[in-house]
Amino acid sequence: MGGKTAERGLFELYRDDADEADRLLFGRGTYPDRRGFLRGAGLAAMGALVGAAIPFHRNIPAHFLPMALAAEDVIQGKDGLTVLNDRPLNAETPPHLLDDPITPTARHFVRNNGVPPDEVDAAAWWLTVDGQVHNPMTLGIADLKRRFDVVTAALTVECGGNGRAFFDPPAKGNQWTYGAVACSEWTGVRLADVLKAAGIDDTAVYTAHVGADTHLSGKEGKLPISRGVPIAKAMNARTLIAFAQNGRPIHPMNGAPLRLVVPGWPGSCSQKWLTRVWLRDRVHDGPKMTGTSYRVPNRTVAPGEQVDKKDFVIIEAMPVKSLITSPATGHRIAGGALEVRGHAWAGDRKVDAVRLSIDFGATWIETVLDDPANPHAWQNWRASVAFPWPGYYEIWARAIDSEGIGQPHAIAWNPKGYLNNSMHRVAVTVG
Ligand SMILES: Nc1nc2c(c(=O)[nH]1)N[C@H]1C(S)=C(S)[C@@H](COP(=O)(O)O)O[C@H]1N2
Ligand SMILES: [Mo]
Repeated sequence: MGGKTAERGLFELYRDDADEADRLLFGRGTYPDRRGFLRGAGLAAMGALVGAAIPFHRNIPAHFLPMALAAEDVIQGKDGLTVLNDRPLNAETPPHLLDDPITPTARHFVRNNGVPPDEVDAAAWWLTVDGQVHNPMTLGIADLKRRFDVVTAALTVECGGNGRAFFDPPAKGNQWTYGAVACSEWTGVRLADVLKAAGIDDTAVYTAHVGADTHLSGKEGKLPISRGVPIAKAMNARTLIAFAQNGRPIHPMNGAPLRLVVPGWPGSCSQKWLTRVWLRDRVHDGPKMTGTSYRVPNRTVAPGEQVDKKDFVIIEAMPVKSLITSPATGHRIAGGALEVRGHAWAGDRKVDAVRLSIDFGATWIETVLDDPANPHAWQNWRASVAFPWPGYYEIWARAIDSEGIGQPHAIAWNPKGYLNNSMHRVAVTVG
């Protein structure tokens, strides 16, 4: 999976426009002011990036893609992610690397719509809260910590397009397979507390989120993405303005130094590099709120069906889903039993059961399912599975939520490839 996909982004860039590729990778000009965009860095960081100094760096020819950059681990502080695209940078985590109950920062996926801010200074970061409020405010991170309860919670964030790679006919956009989902521990203040302090006006119905990343076009003032949520979701106790991820400052690609975490809803609601929360008297209409962005048809449609724009509705809570994080597909065992484990989550709901099948859905095996660490955290599950004869098996996982809704066998197709919560299947060979 990994290497190939990683190569595509960078190699495509070089194939299509090598000058532009050099400029993006190294910056304008040549040595000594080559600056990389992947890590927002210069030659020294290029060295860090490939894991060593580059003694013959002066000899790197123009239009030459350093091989190390086409490998998986091109994002500093990330480990084993598969890069899907490099401008904007998008990277997902293979399922077996999501095995931890709480996702380590190094394994948290990256989904960027624009160009992240280059240098961030947490001490000089300002968040403005304005719009339909009685007391507009501008707060630093120290103000947030001083004025409001600081809370920590494990929170599931999944990109609305996770699973898009499996749509047929295909859907345009990042071809996420399984790994645009994570459950890190986030520390911050409740958005609800901050909004209460700002005094929510009766006319407020929706939030609008603004971040400090810039549009790919480079156009001044043009936002790459600005989404929002209804006030009720903004007031949920687990909707956080976070300044720490797994007890440390947030990773630069996950929104440092300040981001929203709106668990259970499409990841796009969780604005990174957060600078402004604006309360609106109507449904927010920022970039990627309108048209067909993060929207699905209001009815079941046939694969490939044309759908009128007016029939699309905004995605709110994400549907029930699960992931098998051990074993990985391709695993071989001599025989006997195998521990199978993973996670399950269900938007704003709880997961009631996770069942496995090794006979293509004829019979199902109950797993041991943990309670979530807190509401909106994914739930860990495990089962010991015995395989009766040698041969090829598929393990299927199916989660069922607290309303009795289970994962489907096949994708409910939609034009933009959102919400693919069909069952995860892992192949193992016995004997
Ligand atoms: N400012 C900003 N916030 C953003 C985005 C972005 O491009 N810019 N991408 C969104 C999307 S689509 C997702 S799925 C999540 C992903 O969060 P992560 O990159 O920390 O995994 O961030 C969201 N917040
Ligand atoms: Mo997303």
